[in-house]
Amino acid sequence: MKVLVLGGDGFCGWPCAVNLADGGHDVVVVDNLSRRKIDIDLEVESLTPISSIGERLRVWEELGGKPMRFINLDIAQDYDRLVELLRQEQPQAVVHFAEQRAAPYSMKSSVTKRYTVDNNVNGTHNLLCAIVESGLDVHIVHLGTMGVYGYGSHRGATIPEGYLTVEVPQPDGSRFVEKILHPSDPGSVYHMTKTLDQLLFHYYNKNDGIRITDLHQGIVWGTNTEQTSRDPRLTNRFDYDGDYGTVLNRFLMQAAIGYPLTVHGTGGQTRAFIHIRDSVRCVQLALEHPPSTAEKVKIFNQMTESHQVGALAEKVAALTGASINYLPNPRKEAIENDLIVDNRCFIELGLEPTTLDNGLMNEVVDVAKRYADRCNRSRIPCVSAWTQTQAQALNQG
Ligand code: NAD
Ligand code: USQ
Repeated sequence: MKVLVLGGDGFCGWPCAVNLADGGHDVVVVDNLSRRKIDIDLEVESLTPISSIGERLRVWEELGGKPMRFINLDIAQDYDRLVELLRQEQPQAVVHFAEQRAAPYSMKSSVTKRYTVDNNVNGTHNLLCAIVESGLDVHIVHLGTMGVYGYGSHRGATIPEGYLTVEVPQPDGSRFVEKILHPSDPGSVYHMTKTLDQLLFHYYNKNDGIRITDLHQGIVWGTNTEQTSRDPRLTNRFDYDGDYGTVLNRFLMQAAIGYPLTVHGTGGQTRAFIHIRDSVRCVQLALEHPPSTAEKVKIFNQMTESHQVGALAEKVAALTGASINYLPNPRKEAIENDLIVDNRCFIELGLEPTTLDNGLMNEVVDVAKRYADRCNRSRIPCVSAWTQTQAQALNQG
């Protein structure tokens, strides 16, 4: 299958691209390298040294991997080239990772809020519009987030895969039953862009019959996959800083360098998790099981387990002997929440979940220890505050 991987130079996109090439697919990596530029702006680097995209592709080919091409293109700004690319390549599928994905970065300033909305909403809309203009039948597999459902109390209810069955009361007292998109409750400007993506998908699917799979992914942990481990020059990125580092990888790297684990608030927040190897496998499964023509947007919950942040810190501390630091929370989020998630779609397609208990936490600690001298400790604290109230608490803390 010919597949365009938009955002194929990123943390989830790169391992996905090499996995698809390894499976014999014809892969074109499309990326504007904005993530690498943001690292320069933030004066921080991936903990793991990462090669340029040109070097990554050269090494992949040298090692016998199926060649992939790279197109440097901003999907949010360069609409005409995007249409042209679709016409030239005629892909059967597009995997869409190309968004600004960090919640703290999106909340840093009015500049980063506006950039996140412009980049993410425009990029997704341009892709949909370009597919309609090209006249091609292309399956979009989009990386969305579990965060669209919100992290308030779900009162013990299981979060369904995208759609909620509701009963609507009628004036005559009767009720009709309907399946609606699960109500959105974003917790950051970044998460809000993903809820807007959902509406764009709903509309273009209804109006133009675009076939779409939206993957509501949890927090990805781990760093390498079988393919990116084949050579150091294929190594995946490892974000640890206060803006882009995500909680479990941060805890594991903090433990590796002897930095107290940074739990926000009481640690009662519950979140969904998935290992990078399972993330890559899920995208492959989604591509292999596209929706049919006229089928509404397919939504999968791409997660394998849920954990409370405080319990995760305790687990990492028990494994490594690290100490835990309970810090003022820079985010405006519920102190505690429940999270029970239906993830049957991927399990039924054959996903065998990699869990925290599979021993892979040690692998991440080992990677972090190997590159500990590359860590800039001053970039570890999360300093992006959601509101003035949170900023004041951070300053006093
Ligand atoms: P990332 O920042 O590492 O990768 C995104 C890639 O997209 C980068 O290489 C960036 O340069 C590129 N990009 C951004 N805007 C672009 C544009 N306008 N045109 C072309 N390329 C552009 O992020 P990631 O962790 O790989 O996340 C990929 C996707 O998965 C995101 O949409 C994110 O919301 C989603 N996701 C990530 C996680 C996670 O824990 N990392 C969890 C759930 C969902
Ligand atoms: N947290 C800590 N300590 C830290 C970092 C985070 O306690 O050092 C807490 C946060 O306050 C939050 C939780 O851990 O309650 C998760 O934070 P995170 O940064 O790991 O994850 P999040 O901001 O939600 O974003 C990440 C990805 C995003 C993806 C999302 C999936 O960056 O792209 O969409 O995970 S989900 O969380 O399921 O919405």
